[in-house]
Amino acid sequence: MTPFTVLCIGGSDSSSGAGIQADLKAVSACGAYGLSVVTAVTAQNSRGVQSVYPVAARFVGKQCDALLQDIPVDAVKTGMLWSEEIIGEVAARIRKYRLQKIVVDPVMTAKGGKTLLQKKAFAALVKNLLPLACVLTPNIPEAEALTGMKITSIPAMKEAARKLREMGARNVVIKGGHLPSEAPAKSTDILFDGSRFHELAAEWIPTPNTHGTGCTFASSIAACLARGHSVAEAVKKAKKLVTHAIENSFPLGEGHGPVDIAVRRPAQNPCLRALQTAVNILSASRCGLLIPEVQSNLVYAAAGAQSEVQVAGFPGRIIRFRDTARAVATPEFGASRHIARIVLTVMQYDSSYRSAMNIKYSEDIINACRNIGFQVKDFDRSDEPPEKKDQEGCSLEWGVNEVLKQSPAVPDIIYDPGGWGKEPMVRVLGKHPVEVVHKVLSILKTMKE
Ligand code: PXL
Repeated sequence: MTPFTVLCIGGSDSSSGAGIQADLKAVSACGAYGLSVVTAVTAQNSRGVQSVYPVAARFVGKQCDALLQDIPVDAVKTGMLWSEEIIGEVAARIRKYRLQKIVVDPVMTAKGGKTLLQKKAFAALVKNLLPLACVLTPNIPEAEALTGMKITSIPAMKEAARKLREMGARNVVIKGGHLPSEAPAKSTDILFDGSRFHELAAEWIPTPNTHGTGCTFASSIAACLARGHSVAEAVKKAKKLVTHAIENSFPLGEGHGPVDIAVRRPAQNPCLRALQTAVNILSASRCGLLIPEVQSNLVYAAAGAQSEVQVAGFPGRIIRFRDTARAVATPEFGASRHIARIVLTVMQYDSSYRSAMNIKYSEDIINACRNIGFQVKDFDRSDEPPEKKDQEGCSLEWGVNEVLKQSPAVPDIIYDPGGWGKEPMVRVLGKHPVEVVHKVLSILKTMKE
Protein backbone atom coordinates (compact mmCIF):
# COMPACT_ATOMS: atom_id res chain seq x y z
CA MET A 1 0.00 0.00 0.00
CA THR A 2 1.48 3.39 -0.95
CA PRO A 3 1.58 5.64 2.10
CA PHE A 4 0.64 9.31 2.14
CA THR A 5 3.66 11.52 1.46
CA VAL A 6 5.01 14.70 3.00
CA LEU A 7 7.62 16.77 1.19
CA CYS A 8 9.95 18.23 3.83
CA ILE A 9 12.03 21.19 2.70
CA GLY A 10 14.68 22.42 5.14
CA GLY A 11 18.20 22.24 6.49
CA SER A 12 20.16 19.22 7.59
CA ASP A 13 21.02 19.08 11.30
CA SER A 14 24.08 16.89 11.79
CA SER A 15 22.96 16.16 15.35
CA SER A 16 19.61 14.90 14.00
CA GLY A 17 17.55 16.63 16.69
CA ALA A 18 16.03 19.26 14.40
CA GLY A 19 15.90 20.01 10.67
CA ILE A 20 15.23 17.46 7.97
CA GLN A 21 16.24 14.60 10.24
CA ALA A 22 13.57 15.54 12.79
CA ASP A 23 11.05 16.02 9.98
CA LEU A 24 11.57 12.52 8.61
CA LYS A 25 11.32 10.93 12.05
CA ALA A 26 8.11 12.80 12.83
CA VAL A 27 6.51 12.02 9.48
CA SER A 28 7.36 8.33 9.89
CA ALA A 29 6.04 8.25 13.45
CA CYS A 30 2.78 9.69 12.10
CA GLY A 31 2.50 6.87 9.59
CA ALA A 32 3.32 8.82 6.44
CA TYR A 33 6.36 8.79 4.14
CA GLY A 34 8.73 11.75 4.23
CA LEU A 35 10.50 13.07 1.13
CA SER A 36 13.34 15.51 1.70
CA VAL A 37 14.74 18.53 -0.09
CA VAL A 38 17.85 19.90 1.63
CA THR A 39 18.27 23.69 1.58
CA ALA A 40 21.45 23.91 3.66
CA VAL A 41 23.82 21.69 5.54
CA THR A 42 24.54 22.75 9.11
CA ALA A 43 27.46 21.66 11.21
CA GLN A 44 25.86 21.44 14.63
CA ASN A 45 25.77 19.57 17.87
CA SER A 46 23.82 19.81 21.10
CA ARG A 47 25.52 23.12 21.91
CA GLY A 48 24.30 24.82 18.76
CA VAL A 49 24.86 25.51 15.07
CA GLN A 50 28.57 25.99 14.36
CA SER A 51 28.35 26.67 10.66
CA VAL A 52 25.94 26.81 7.71
CA TYR A 53 26.71 25.67 4.18
CA PRO A 54 23.76 26.61 1.94
CA VAL A 55 22.82 24.55 -1.08
CA ALA A 56 22.70 26.55 -4.35
CA ALA A 57 19.11 27.77 -4.85
CA ARG A 58 19.00 26.26 -8.34
CA PHE A 59 19.86 22.90 -6.86
CA VAL A 60 17.07 23.19 -4.30
CA GLY A 61 14.77 23.67 -7.29
CA LYS A 62 16.23 20.58 -8.96
CA GLN A 63 15.58 18.44 -5.90
CA CYS A 64 11.97 19.63 -5.89
CA ASP A 65 11.54 18.94 -9.61
CA ALA A 66 13.05 15.47 -9.34
CA LEU A 67 10.47 14.54 -6.73
CA LEU A 68 7.47 16.41 -8.06
CA GLN A 69 7.84 15.10 -11.62
CA ASP A 70 7.56 11.58 -10.27
CA ILE A 71 5.91 11.26 -6.88
CA PRO A 72 2.49 12.50 -5.70
CA VAL A 73 2.89 14.78 -2.70
CA ASP A 74 0.06 14.98 -0.17
CA ALA A 75 1.46 17.74 2.06
CA VAL A 76 4.51 19.99 2.31
CA LYS A 77 6.47 21.22 5.32
CA THR A 78 9.04 23.98 5.03
CA GLY A 79 11.62 24.77 7.71
CA MET A 80 15.01 26.47 7.34
CA LEU A 81 15.06 28.20 3.93
CA TRP A 82 18.10 30.47 4.38
CA SER A 83 17.93 32.79 1.37
CA GLU A 84 15.61 34.87 -0.78
CA GLU A 85 16.64 32.77 -3.79
CA ILE A 86 15.79 29.46 -2.09
CA ILE A 87 12.40 30.85 -0.99
CA GLY A 88 11.79 31.90 -4.61
CA GLU A 89 12.55 28.40 -5.92
CA VAL A 90 10.36 26.73 -3.30
CA ALA A 91 7.42 29.11 -3.76
CA ALA A 92 7.62 28.70 -7.54
CA ARG A 93 7.41 24.88 -7.19
CA ILE A 94 4.45 25.07 -4.82
CA ARG A 95 2.62 27.18 -7.38
CA LYS A 96 3.74 25.30 -10.49
CA TYR A 97 2.77 21.87 -9.15
CA ARG A 98 -0.28 23.26 -7.34
CA LEU A 99 0.82 21.73 -4.07
CA GLN A 100 -1.71 21.75 -1.23
CA LYS A 101 -1.54 21.48 2.55
CA ILE A 102 1.55 23.62 2.96
CA VAL A 103 2.83 23.90 6.53
CA VAL A 104 5.28 26.79 6.87
CA ASP A 105 7.50 26.78 9.95
CA PRO A 106 9.09 30.24 9.66
CA VAL A 107 12.46 29.19 11.08
CA MET A 108 14.70 32.23 11.72
CA THR A 109 17.31 31.45 14.34
CA ALA A 110 18.65 28.37 16.09
CA LYS A 111 18.58 28.01 19.88
CA GLY A 112 22.02 29.51 20.42
CA GLY A 113 21.09 32.49 18.24
CA LYS A 114 22.71 31.43 14.97
CA THR A 115 20.89 32.80 11.90
CA LEU A 116 19.00 30.24 9.82
CA LEU A 117 17.25 32.84 7.64
CA GLN A 118 19.27 35.67 6.14
CA LYS A 119 18.03 39.19 6.93
CA LYS A 120 17.34 39.97 3.31
CA ALA A 121 15.30 36.76 2.94
CA PHE A 122 12.79 37.92 5.52
CA ALA A 123 10.75 40.02 3.07
CA ALA A 124 10.62 37.12 0.58
CA LEU A 125 9.28 34.82 3.29
CA VAL A 126 6.50 37.28 4.08
CA LYS A 127 5.68 38.12 0.47
CA ASN A 128 6.14 34.78 -1.32
CA LEU A 129 5.58 32.06 1.21
CA LEU A 130 3.08 33.22 3.85
CA PRO A 131 0.27 33.53 1.29
CA LEU A 132 0.83 29.90 0.28
CA ALA A 133 0.67 28.58 3.84
CA CYS A 134 -2.24 26.44 4.88
CA VAL A 135 -0.76 26.42 8.39
CA LEU A 136 1.91 28.81 9.70
CA THR A 137 3.66 27.77 12.91
CA PRO A 138 5.75 30.59 14.40
CA ASN A 139 7.05 30.60 17.95
CA ILE A 140 6.70 33.85 19.86
CA PRO A 141 9.97 35.49 18.70
CA GLU A 142 9.12 34.57 15.09
CA ALA A 143 5.56 35.88 15.45
CA GLU A 144 7.01 39.10 16.91
CA ALA A 145 9.42 39.47 14.00
CA LEU A 146 6.69 38.83 11.44
CA THR A 147 4.09 41.16 12.97
CA GLY A 148 6.28 43.77 14.61
CA MET A 149 4.28 43.23 17.82
CA LYS A 150 5.56 42.52 21.31
CA ILE A 151 3.85 39.36 22.54
CA THR A 152 3.71 38.73 26.27
CA SER A 153 0.24 37.32 26.84
CA ILE A 154 -2.37 35.00 25.39
CA PRO A 155 -4.55 37.89 24.15
CA ALA A 156 -1.47 39.28 22.37
CA MET A 157 -0.84 35.85 20.81
CA LYS A 158 -4.41 35.93 19.50
CA GLU A 159 -3.98 39.39 18.06
CA ALA A 160 -0.75 38.34 16.36
CA ALA A 161 -2.46 35.26 14.92
CA ARG A 162 -5.16 37.47 13.48
CA LYS A 163 -2.51 39.71 11.90
CA LEU A 164 -0.63 36.77 10.42
CA ARG A 165 -3.85 35.56 8.84
CA GLU A 166 -4.31 38.96 7.29
CA MET A 167 -0.78 38.56 5.90
CA GLY A 168 -1.99 35.49 3.96
CA ALA A 169 -1.63 32.31 6.04
CA ARG A 170 -4.97 30.50 6.14
CA ASN A 171 -4.42 29.03 9.62
CA VAL A 172 -1.97 30.24 12.22
CA VAL A 173 -0.61 28.38 15.23
CA ILE A 174 1.45 30.50 17.60
CA LYS A 175 3.50 28.29 19.88
CA GLY A 176 3.46 29.47 23.46
CA GLY A 177 6.62 27.76 24.68
CA HIS A 178 8.50 31.07 24.84
CA LEU A 179 5.74 33.01 26.57
CA PRO A 180 6.98 34.64 29.78
CA SER A 181 4.33 32.61 31.37
CA GLU A 182 1.26 33.86 33.17
CA ALA A 183 0.56 30.29 34.17
CA PRO A 184 4.04 28.79 34.39
CA ALA A 185 2.75 25.23 34.59
CA LYS A 186 1.36 25.32 31.05
CA SER A 187 2.58 25.63 27.52
CA THR A 188 -0.35 27.02 25.54
CA ASP A 189 -0.48 27.27 21.77
CA ILE A 190 -3.09 29.32 19.95
CA LEU A 191 -4.65 28.15 16.69
CA PHE A 192 -6.61 30.70 14.67
CA ASP A 193 -8.51 29.35 11.67
CA GLY A 194 -10.05 32.63 10.59
CA SER A 195 -13.25 32.19 12.52
CA ARG A 196 -12.29 30.89 15.92
CA PHE A 197 -9.40 30.57 18.31
CA HIS A 198 -8.46 27.22 19.79
CA GLU A 199 -6.31 27.18 22.93
CA LEU A 200 -4.15 24.07 23.09
CA ALA A 201 -2.68 23.68 26.53
CA ALA A 202 -0.20 21.07 27.70
CA GLU A 203 1.68 20.64 30.94
CA TRP A 204 4.99 22.47 30.95
CA ILE A 205 7.80 19.90 30.91
CA PRO A 206 10.92 21.22 32.61
CA THR A 207 13.80 19.82 30.55
CA PRO A 208 16.74 21.31 28.65
CA ASN A 209 16.33 18.57 26.03
CA THR A 210 13.97 20.25 23.62
CA HIS A 211 16.08 20.30 20.47
CA GLY A 212 13.81 19.69 17.47
CA THR A 213 10.50 20.59 19.13
CA GLY A 214 9.41 23.02 16.42
CA CYS A 215 10.39 20.82 13.48
CA THR A 216 8.72 17.79 15.05
CA PHE A 217 5.51 19.75 15.67
CA ALA A 218 5.22 21.25 12.17
CA SER A 219 6.09 17.97 10.44
CA SER A 220 3.53 16.09 12.54
CA ILE A 221 0.89 18.62 11.48
CA ALA A 222 1.86 18.11 7.82
CA ALA A 223 1.74 14.32 8.15
CA CYS A 224 -1.69 14.45 9.79
CA LEU A 225 -2.96 16.75 7.03
CA ALA A 226 -1.50 14.36 4.44
CA ARG A 227 -3.46 11.56 6.08
CA GLY A 228 -6.67 13.51 5.70
CA HIS A 229 -7.19 15.11 9.12
CA SER A 230 -8.70 18.59 9.31
CA VAL A 231 -6.41 21.44 10.35
CA ALA A 232 -7.82 21.54 13.90
CA GLU A 233 -7.47 17.75 14.28
CA ALA A 234 -3.96 17.77 12.83
CA VAL A 235 -2.78 20.54 15.14
CA LYS A 236 -4.28 18.88 18.23
CA LYS A 237 -2.77 15.53 17.36
CA ALA A 238 0.61 17.11 16.65
CA LYS A 239 0.52 18.94 19.99
CA LYS A 240 -0.02 15.62 21.77
CA LEU A 241 2.78 13.96 19.82
CA VAL A 242 5.25 16.73 20.46
CA THR A 243 4.40 16.80 24.16
CA HIS A 244 5.04 13.08 24.26
CA ALA A 245 8.28 13.59 22.31
CA ILE A 246 9.45 16.15 24.89
CA GLU A 247 8.56 13.74 27.70
CA ASN A 248 10.69 11.14 25.93
CA SER A 249 13.61 13.49 25.24
CA PHE A 250 17.04 12.53 26.48
CA PRO A 251 20.42 14.09 27.15
CA LEU A 252 22.90 13.75 24.29
CA GLY A 253 26.05 15.84 24.34
CA GLU A 254 26.68 18.75 26.68
CA GLY A 255 23.89 21.04 25.53
CA HIS A 256 20.28 20.51 24.50
CA GLY A 257 19.42 16.86 23.82
CA PRO A 258 16.82 15.89 21.22
CA VAL A 259 13.14 15.25 21.66
CA ASP A 260 12.15 11.70 20.74
CA ILE A 261 9.00 11.07 18.77
CA ALA A 262 9.81 7.38 18.35
CA VAL A 263 6.82 6.60 20.53
CA ARG A 264 6.76 3.05 19.32
CA ARG A 265 10.17 2.25 20.69
CA PRO A 266 10.76 -1.49 20.54
CA ALA A 267 9.65 -3.14 23.73
CA GLN A 268 12.40 -4.31 26.04
CA ASN A 269 10.83 -7.64 26.90
CA PRO A 270 11.74 -10.34 24.34
CA CYS A 271 8.15 -11.61 24.09
CA LEU A 272 6.83 -8.11 23.44
CA ARG A 273 9.62 -7.40 20.97
CA ALA A 274 8.92 -10.62 19.07
CA LEU A 275 5.23 -9.77 18.86
CA GLN A 276 6.01 -6.30 17.60
CA THR A 277 8.31 -7.71 14.91
CA ALA A 278 5.69 -10.25 13.89
CA VAL A 279 2.86 -7.73 13.64
CA ASN A 280 5.04 -5.41 11.56
CA ILE A 281 5.52 -8.25 9.06
CA LEU A 282 1.81 -9.01 9.13
CA SER A 283 0.68 -5.44 8.60
CA ALA A 284 2.96 -5.05 5.59
CA SER A 285 0.82 -7.64 3.78
CA ARG A 286 -2.67 -7.47 2.30
CA CYS A 287 -4.02 -9.92 4.84
CA GLY A 288 -7.24 -8.04 5.69
CA LEU A 289 -9.36 -10.83 4.24
CA LEU A 290 -8.05 -13.22 6.89
CA ILE A 291 -9.22 -11.10 9.83
CA PRO A 292 -12.47 -12.45 11.33
CA GLU A 293 -15.50 -10.41 12.48
CA VAL A 294 -14.33 -10.60 16.09
CA GLN A 295 -10.88 -9.43 14.90
CA SER A 296 -7.64 -11.24 15.58
CA ASN A 297 -5.10 -11.53 18.28
CA LEU A 298 -1.56 -12.81 18.11
CA VAL A 299 -0.11 -14.01 21.38
CA TYR A 300 3.22 -15.20 22.73
CA ALA A 301 3.53 -16.85 26.13
CA ALA A 302 6.56 -16.48 28.35
CA ALA A 303 8.48 -19.76 28.70
CA GLY A 304 6.70 -21.96 31.25
CA ALA A 305 3.65 -19.68 31.39
CA GLN A 306 0.83 -20.94 33.63
CA SER A 307 -1.72 -18.15 33.43
CA GLU A 308 -3.12 -15.50 31.12
CA VAL A 309 -1.05 -12.73 32.70
CA GLN A 310 2.09 -14.51 31.47
CA VAL A 311 0.84 -14.44 27.89
CA ALA A 312 1.45 -11.30 25.83
CA GLY A 313 -0.93 -10.15 23.12
CA PHE A 314 -2.38 -7.01 21.57
CA PRO A 315 -4.83 -4.96 23.65
CA GLY A 316 -7.72 -3.93 21.42
CA ARG A 317 -6.73 -6.81 19.11
CA ILE A 318 -5.41 -6.77 15.57
CA ILE A 319 -8.08 -5.25 13.42
CA ARG A 320 -8.90 -5.35 9.75
CA PHE A 321 -7.98 -2.00 8.21
CA ARG A 322 -8.73 -1.57 4.50
CA ASP A 323 -7.07 -4.61 2.92
CA THR A 324 -4.55 -5.12 5.66
CA ALA A 325 -4.39 -5.58 9.43
CA ARG A 326 -3.24 -3.21 12.14
CA ALA A 327 -2.53 -3.58 15.82
CA VAL A 328 -4.35 -0.75 17.57
CA ALA A 329 -1.82 -0.70 20.41
CA THR A 330 1.59 -2.08 21.32
CA PRO A 331 1.68 -5.57 22.85
CA GLU A 332 1.20 -6.16 26.56
CA PHE A 333 1.04 -9.10 28.92
CA GLY A 334 -2.46 -10.15 29.89
CA ALA A 335 -4.04 -8.57 26.82
CA SER A 336 -5.74 -11.71 25.51
CA ARG A 337 -8.11 -14.22 27.08
CA HIS A 338 -9.29 -16.57 24.38
CA ILE A 339 -6.13 -17.06 22.37
CA ALA A 340 -4.06 -17.01 25.56
CA ARG A 341 -6.08 -19.93 26.93
CA ILE A 342 -5.57 -21.85 23.72
CA VAL A 343 -1.81 -21.42 23.96
CA LEU A 344 -1.76 -22.32 27.65
CA THR A 345 -3.66 -25.51 26.81
CA VAL A 346 -1.32 -26.35 23.92
CA MET A 347 1.70 -25.77 26.17
CA GLN A 348 0.51 -28.58 28.47
CA TYR A 349 1.20 -30.98 25.57
CA ASP A 350 4.28 -29.33 24.06
CA SER A 351 5.75 -26.42 26.00
CA SER A 352 7.68 -25.18 22.97
CA TYR A 353 4.42 -24.15 21.23
CA ARG A 354 4.01 -20.71 22.78
CA SER A 355 2.36 -18.66 20.04
CA ALA A 356 -0.95 -18.54 18.18
CA MET A 357 -3.14 -16.30 16.08
CA ASN A 358 -6.81 -16.65 15.24
CA ILE A 359 -7.88 -15.97 11.68
CA LYS A 360 -11.11 -16.15 9.72
CA TYR A 361 -12.68 -19.50 8.87
CA SER A 362 -13.75 -20.44 5.36
CA GLU A 363 -13.55 -23.59 3.28
CA ASP A 364 -11.06 -21.83 1.01
CA ILE A 365 -8.83 -21.08 3.97
CA ILE A 366 -8.95 -24.68 5.19
CA ASN A 367 -8.25 -25.95 1.64
CA ALA A 368 -5.28 -23.59 1.40
CA CYS A 369 -3.93 -24.95 4.70
CA ARG A 370 -4.25 -28.52 3.42
CA ASN A 371 -2.62 -27.63 0.07
CA ILE A 372 0.37 -26.18 1.90
CA GLY A 373 0.69 -29.45 3.79
CA PHE A 374 -0.21 -28.04 7.20
CA GLN A 375 -1.42 -30.45 9.85
CA VAL A 376 -5.09 -29.45 10.18
CA LYS A 377 -7.28 -30.59 13.07
CA ASP A 378 -10.75 -29.54 14.17
CA PHE A 379 -13.30 -29.86 16.94
CA ASP A 380 -17.01 -29.16 17.14
CA ARG A 381 -18.36 -27.16 20.07
CA SER A 382 -21.67 -29.03 19.81
CA ASP A 383 -19.89 -32.23 20.90
CA GLU A 384 -18.95 -30.64 24.21
CA PRO A 385 -20.54 -32.16 27.32
CA PRO A 386 -23.23 -29.70 28.53
CA GLU A 387 -21.88 -29.29 32.09
CA LYS A 388 -18.76 -27.54 30.73
CA LYS A 389 -20.60 -25.08 28.53
CA ASP A 390 -21.65 -22.47 31.09
CA GLN A 391 -18.11 -21.33 31.67
CA GLU A 392 -17.10 -18.75 29.08
CA GLY A 393 -13.89 -19.72 27.32
CA CYS A 394 -14.06 -23.29 28.57
CA SER A 395 -15.22 -24.79 25.32
CA LEU A 396 -12.04 -23.62 23.63
CA GLU A 397 -9.92 -25.41 26.19
CA TRP A 398 -12.15 -28.45 25.90
CA GLY A 399 -11.87 -28.41 22.09
CA VAL A 400 -8.12 -27.99 22.05
CA ASN A 401 -7.78 -30.81 24.60
CA GLU A 402 -9.99 -33.06 22.45
CA VAL A 403 -7.70 -32.45 19.46
CA LEU A 404 -4.41 -32.79 21.31
CA LYS A 405 -5.40 -35.94 23.25
CA GLN A 406 -5.55 -37.69 19.90
CA SER A 407 -2.57 -36.05 18.18
CA PRO A 408 1.00 -37.27 18.34
CA ALA A 409 2.21 -33.71 17.70
CA VAL A 410 0.81 -30.21 17.90
CA PRO A 411 -0.88 -29.44 14.56
CA ASP A 412 -0.35 -26.20 12.62
CA ILE A 413 -4.05 -25.44 12.54
CA ILE A 414 -6.98 -26.10 14.86
CA TYR A 415 -10.34 -24.88 13.63
CA ASP A 416 -13.95 -25.16 14.69
CA PRO A 417 -17.09 -24.50 12.65
CA GLY A 418 -18.59 -22.20 15.30
CA GLY A 419 -21.81 -22.57 17.16
CA TRP A 420 -24.79 -20.64 18.45
CA GLY A 421 -23.51 -17.03 18.58
CA LYS A 422 -19.94 -18.17 17.98
CA GLU A 423 -18.10 -17.30 14.80
CA PRO A 424 -16.26 -20.23 13.21
CA MET A 425 -12.53 -19.76 13.72
CA VAL A 426 -9.14 -20.97 12.60
CA ARG A 427 -6.19 -20.88 15.01
CA VAL A 428 -2.67 -20.96 13.62
CA LEU A 429 -0.18 -22.41 16.09
CA GLY A 430 3.60 -22.12 16.26
CA LYS A 431 6.62 -21.82 18.49
CA HIS A 432 7.27 -18.15 17.81
CA PRO A 433 5.03 -15.29 16.63
CA VAL A 434 7.14 -14.70 13.50
CA GLU A 435 6.68 -18.37 12.59
CA VAL A 436 2.92 -18.03 13.15
CA VAL A 437 2.78 -14.93 10.95
CA HIS A 438 4.75 -16.70 8.21
CA LYS A 439 2.22 -19.53 8.33
CA VAL A 440 -0.60 -16.97 8.03
CA LEU A 441 1.14 -15.30 5.08
CA SER A 442 1.63 -18.63 3.33
CA ILE A 443 -2.13 -19.26 3.66
CA LEU A 444 -2.72 -15.85 2.12
CA LYS A 445 -0.30 -16.53 -0.73
CA THR A 446 -1.83 -19.94 -1.47
CA MET A 447 -5.35 -18.47 -1.54
CA LYS A 448 -4.31 -15.77 -4.02
CA GLU A 449 -2.62 -18.21 -6.39
O1 PXL B 1 14.53 24.27 15.04
C1 PXL B 1 14.77 25.01 13.92
C2 PXL B 1 15.80 24.41 13.01
C3 PXL B 1 15.44 24.06 11.76
N1 PXL B 1 16.29 23.56 10.86
C4 PXL B 1 17.56 23.33 11.17
C5 PXL B 1 18.00 23.64 12.44
C6 PXL B 1 17.11 24.20 13.39
C7 PXL B 1 17.58 24.51 14.73
O2 PXL B 1 18.69 24.32 15.10
O3 PXL B 1 19.27 23.42 12.75
C8 PXL B 1 18.47 22.74 10.18
